[in-house]
Amino acid sequence: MDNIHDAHEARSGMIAIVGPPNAGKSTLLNCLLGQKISIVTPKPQTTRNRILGVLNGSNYQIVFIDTPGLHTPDQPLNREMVKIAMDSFRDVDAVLFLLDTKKIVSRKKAETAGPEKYLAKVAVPTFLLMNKIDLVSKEELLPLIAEYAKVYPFHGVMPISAKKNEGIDVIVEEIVKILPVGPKYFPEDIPTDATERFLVGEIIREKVFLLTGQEIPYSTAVVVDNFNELHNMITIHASIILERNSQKGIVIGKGAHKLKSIGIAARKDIERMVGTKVNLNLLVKVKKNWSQSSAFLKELGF
Ligand SMILES: Nc1nc2c(ncn2[C@@H]2O[C@H](COP(=O)(O)OP(=O)(O)O)[C@@H](O)[C@H]2O)c(=O)[nH]1
Ligand SMILES: [Mg+2]
Repeated sequence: MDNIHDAHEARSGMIAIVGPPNAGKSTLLNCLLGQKISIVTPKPQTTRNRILGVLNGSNYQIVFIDTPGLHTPDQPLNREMVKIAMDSFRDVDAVLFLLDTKKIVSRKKAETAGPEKYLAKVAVPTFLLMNKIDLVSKEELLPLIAEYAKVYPFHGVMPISAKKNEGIDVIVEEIVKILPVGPKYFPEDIPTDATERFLVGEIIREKVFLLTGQEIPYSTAVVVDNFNELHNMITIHASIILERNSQKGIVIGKGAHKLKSIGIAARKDIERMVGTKVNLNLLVKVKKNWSQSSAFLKELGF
């Protein structure tokens, strides 16, 4: 009997979600899983680590890997981020390469130098996902699909909207078709391998991204110093780490207003995630030029 074509055989595999910054990779991961695992902001370079999300079907398990955006890095932190993204091409069963279709259309000409540059050494099936189709017309979309199909032998090209949940079922169907036969490696009730502590840090970082401007988001790291559960209440102490003294005032704000808003928004999301009341204590600290320090990047887990 040919196992590959036995519909009842359990299948499992790892799928990398890659693409330029801001293409919607983290939005797609959350959409595929039906819950928020990876933080999303309108700013590029939000995702700094490899984020894993597990999707279970009756006879399959897909492990998605969300990655930092592929770009030309100019800083130590960004180099680490791009390395994480490039490493994700290894040991996966397929790659989803995401593009921001709206951005390409606005540039008027298809910038095809992109996927093929990064995919040169990829040996597994790769799907091109033209994301954000809610923002473009069919007339704009169709020629682009034809153009990209010419530059790289994609296994398939799919127009989707991660934000509007359009075209997502088809992605899962197509992936299941090419998944190797294999067991479910992860427990079915745990959607990610990230610790609650890590996710708490990410939620706080997302709120800093959303509520501050200019260089602040890129100068921010979050360290969860303490995470304690007692009588249905979780008490968390976390530090927002900045690069310069001058940034402290911006994040704290007049009458500590900004820091309060960050704290309230983060606490609400954390409570939703853990399902209990949360007491969140935020401190703002300065660690001069931390993003240039390989020792501190190591401490952060890079
Ligand atoms: N209109 C629209 N916006 C999207 C879509 N997918 C993602 N976005 C937005 O694009 C921005 C970047 O998304 P994010 O998931 O953080 O991108 P990443 O850097 O590739 O992980 C956010 O503001 C998202 O809300 C989509 O399908 N349509
Ligand atoms: Mg992201």
